[in-house]
Amino acid sequence: MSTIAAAPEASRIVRGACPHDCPDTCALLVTVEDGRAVKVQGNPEHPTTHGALCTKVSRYAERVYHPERVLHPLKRVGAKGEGRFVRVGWDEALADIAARLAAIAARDPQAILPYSYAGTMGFVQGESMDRRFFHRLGASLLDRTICSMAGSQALVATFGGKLGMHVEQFAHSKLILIWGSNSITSNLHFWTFAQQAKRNGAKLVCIDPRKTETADKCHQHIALLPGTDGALALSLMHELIANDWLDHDYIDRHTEGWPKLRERALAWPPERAAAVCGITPDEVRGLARDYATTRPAAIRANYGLQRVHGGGNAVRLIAILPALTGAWRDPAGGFLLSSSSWLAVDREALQKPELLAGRRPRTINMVQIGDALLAEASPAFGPKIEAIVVYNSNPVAVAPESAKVVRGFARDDLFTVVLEHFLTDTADHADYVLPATTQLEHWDVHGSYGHTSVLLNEPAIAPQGEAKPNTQIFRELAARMGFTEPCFEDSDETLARAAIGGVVSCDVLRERGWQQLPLPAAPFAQGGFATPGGRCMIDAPGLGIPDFVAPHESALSAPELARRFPLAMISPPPRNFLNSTFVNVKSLRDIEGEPVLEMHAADAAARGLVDGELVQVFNDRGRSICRLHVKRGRARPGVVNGLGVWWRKLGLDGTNLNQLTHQRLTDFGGGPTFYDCMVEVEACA
Ligand SMILES: Nc1nc2c(c(=O)[nH]1)N[C@H]1C(S)=C(S)[C@@H](COP(=O)(O)OP(=O)(O)OC[C@H]3O[C@@H](n4cnc5c(=O)[nH]c(N)nc54)[C@H](O)[C@@H]3O)O[C@H]1N2
Ligand SMILES: Nc1nc2c(c(=O)[nH]1)N[C@H]1C(S)=C(S)[C@@H](COP(=O)(O)OP(=O)(O)OC[C@H]3O[C@@H](n4cnc5c(=O)[nH]c(N)nc54)[C@H](O)[C@@H]3O)O[C@H]1N2
Ligand SMILES: [Mo]
Repeated sequence: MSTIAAAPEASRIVRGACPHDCPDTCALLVTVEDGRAVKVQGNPEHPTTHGALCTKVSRYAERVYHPERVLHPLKRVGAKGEGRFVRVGWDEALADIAARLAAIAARDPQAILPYSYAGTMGFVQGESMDRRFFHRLGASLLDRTICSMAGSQALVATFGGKLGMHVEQFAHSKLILIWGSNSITSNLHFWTFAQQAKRNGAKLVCIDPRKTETADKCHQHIALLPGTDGALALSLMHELIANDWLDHDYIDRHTEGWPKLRERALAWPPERAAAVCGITPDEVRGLARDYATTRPAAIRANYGLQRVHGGGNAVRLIAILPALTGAWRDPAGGFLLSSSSWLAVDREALQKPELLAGRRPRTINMVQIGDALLAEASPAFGPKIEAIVVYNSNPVAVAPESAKVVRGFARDDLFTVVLEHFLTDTADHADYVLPATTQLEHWDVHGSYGHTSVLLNEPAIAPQGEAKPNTQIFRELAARMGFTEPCFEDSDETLARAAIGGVVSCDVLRERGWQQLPLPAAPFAQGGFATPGGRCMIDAPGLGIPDFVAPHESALSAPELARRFPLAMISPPPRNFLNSTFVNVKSLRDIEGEPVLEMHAADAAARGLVDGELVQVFNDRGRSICRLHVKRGRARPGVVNGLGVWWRKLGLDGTNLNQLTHQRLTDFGGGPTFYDCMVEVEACA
């Protein structure tokens, strides 16, 4: 490979995988010189990475060698949240943690809660030894809902799994609806294929409340109100029926339940949807015509559209569309939200739920961690949470209704352990911070939710300081707790093989770094959905026929609230952060500048606000300060866009926009509703 040949003699190239929670899961080539990672690049041979990385991950080494990395175990000396610690040895830290957890477990292990999400998406460092440890302990279970659960369950109900088009096929589509996704920010390697399609004459339509950088580059932008996508989808169906643009043969053979949904859709003429969505009836009609009369027609949705009350129903309604027009018949037609179920991961082998040994601990929804940490013992809730072990997540910054989350983590009677790379807002509240390795320092294997290959990550450099992989930390804790089952001695390589060894050869992965899954080009051209009967389930067991579900908070559904807080706020990702990760990398933070709130010129004028001033965003739950952006023209009337999940301590006033979001859940799946939030904005005093 040319990259290897061109490298200087003393250097070597190590194959890796990007660990971040992003659909692209890029194949990495890490250049190591004298034991130091000097360059992180995309692997040109991997078909979706094609040698290119996003700005953030091309600067991954800056994060690994960051002067503020946590390199030794730390013990708290200040008050919770203050972030004052002293260095301690691993022995002291692990012995004390094991003793504290054992004492709580002796009363009731359910008083202990693990809290983790997708800081790394790796199967090994993300969901293996940790799960075994907490299963053996009998700790409370965590429902890991904070990102995608409504949409995921919608896909499972409709297709039988998180399945969809191959991302490469979008290059050949003639119409692409980019629905609830800012691809240039959060799915860059899909965008390459969309651009190819555009060069070949495809029309690109962006359906998003915000005029994103992706919307700028599409032919059309439909700026609907947040949480109204289900109404738009129903009205598209209305038009498909009214104009007889349906593929009756496909519907008859490969779907279940259309007659009932057909009746419901007939109640959604474009005028009705337009009023709900805040768009024009002609936008609805035009979109329906384009979708029905262009082939191949593809939809790229992302999780942005399901962070609202009706998110699950909206994803179901959109996912049904390609079955109604028969778009699935073309390899470049259909729908993609997630492709992760194409890889059959053996999670039982990885996580060993049998270690629960018949116990059935309660489950805590991670979205509601604020309420959970503040709850007293009760018959309904169970025991009060006495200990929390956080890894691969930064809940104090990312979970909704921060005031409660912060109060919960500030409890003096809560024992908190955080495995981290940095002193995040969450780590500042820990009794112990344990230094974890980064992706350049440990083994892992990865699937992807945006493409269909499997990747291996080999360690490129030695662990920095005294950092250890998550797996090793849980192995050592297990030993200190006296867990003698042999599965606690499994190596990371054994764990990797347990996860995916049944599907791909780990030896092939070691040679090339990645492997494509063998899949048909047009997965559902002849039906063959992964549901029990092989059909696309319009009438899904347990869920019935999908419908429009209004937001928790909107002028339509909560008029009284909307009088006091008339602006809908969304808080989607900015380009140079990945959730709260990278906010502390200065070169990236410098690009993003400050916490930004985008507002339409008419809304700003009505409040006497001007571009560039500092404003307070507020509602009954809290306040946060942002820099107002009006001139970029990215906000539609009635909606404000706050960009990103800033570290609270790096924001303008020690908060971020989750100070305003609430803990109410999606229609099903128990997901968060971050983009279903009414606010008001005023000048800073
Ligand atoms: N650079 C970067 N990349 C990321 C992330 C990041 O933080 N930064 N986050 C990663 C994560 S965790 C995930 S889950 C994935 C997917 O992450 P998502 O958060 O789904 O990201 P986007 O695809 O950008 O989708 C958000 C888009 O949906 C729009 N939106 C908000 N509400 C609605 C609505 O009600 N309807 C519609 N139609 N659109 C709406 C927003 O304006 C935004 O443009 O991306 C990942 N990639
Ligand atoms: N307002 C608002 N809030 C949101 C969102 C939004 O769009 N708006 N997006 C939501 C979404 S989609 C998601 S997915 C969640 C994400 O929430 P989180 O999963 O908490 O994601 P991050 O904020 O990236 O935090 C991940 C942390 O894991 C750490 N980490 C990374 N790798 C490792 C490792 O190998 N070991 C250990 N021990 N730690 C590691 C990182 O240093 C980082 O601090 O946030 C949600 N919150
Ligand atoms: Mo996410």
